[in-house]
Amino acid sequence: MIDAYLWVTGNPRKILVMFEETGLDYRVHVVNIYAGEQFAPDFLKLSPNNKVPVIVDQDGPGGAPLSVFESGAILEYLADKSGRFLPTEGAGRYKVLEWLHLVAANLSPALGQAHYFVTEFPDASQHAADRFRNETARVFRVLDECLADKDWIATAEYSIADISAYGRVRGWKNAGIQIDDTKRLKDWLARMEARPAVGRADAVINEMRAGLPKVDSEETHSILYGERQMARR
Ligand SMILES: N[C@@H](CCC(=O)N[C@@H](CS)C(=O)NCC(=O)O)C(=O)O
Repeated sequence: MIDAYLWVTGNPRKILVMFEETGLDYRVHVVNIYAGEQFAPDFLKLSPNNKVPVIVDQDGPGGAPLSVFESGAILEYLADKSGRFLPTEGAGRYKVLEWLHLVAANLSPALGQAHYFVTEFPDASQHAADRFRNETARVFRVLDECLADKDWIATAEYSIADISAYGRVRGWKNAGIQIDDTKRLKDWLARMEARPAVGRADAVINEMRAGLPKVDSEETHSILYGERQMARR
């Protein structure tokens, strides 16, 4: 059994898609990051960077429990555990890891900052909004280009690079860009959304959302970006 500490946002969604694709046994623990639950001392022991997703595999290597944070590392772990969506050796493995790391190192930070300046705080800085929107659009074009001769991002096969990119690309609207500018990426997104496992992950997220207490948005801003986030722990 794998315990998964998740929330309703893009990075945890990747892990749900992977669970649903592989059929690995998991149970969800909701960590409400809008209410500050990521700062609970027990959670910080698993995730020192106060972020979801995190997993604890009760049957980790050697039969001992293992916790893993960072969505890319979790996807790699689950791929190795299930033997799915990441070649065990050869060139294909490194093609998948290449794109998995590009999502973490380029796409995610640019899209996250674009979301912040374009959607959350549109009056804060036009320069920053333009900078991160343009950078996100640029990385979208890189992804669009890699789909010129195949259906999936890293190789001809569906992989954890696709699952990882999906968690972020689906949030394009909040970054202030147009998916129509990258037609191949738009078609890839439609292929992702048509996968039954992606639909099942969506249903789990909707279930998590239902019945959540409403959290004051100013309090949430402090938790995610302000005093609570920056407090020394
Ligand atoms: N690089 C991390 C990013 C994770 C991340 O940003 N998680 C967000 C939700 S999508 C979070 O937990 N934010 C809470 C906080 O920053 O306090 C990953 O890929 O797992």
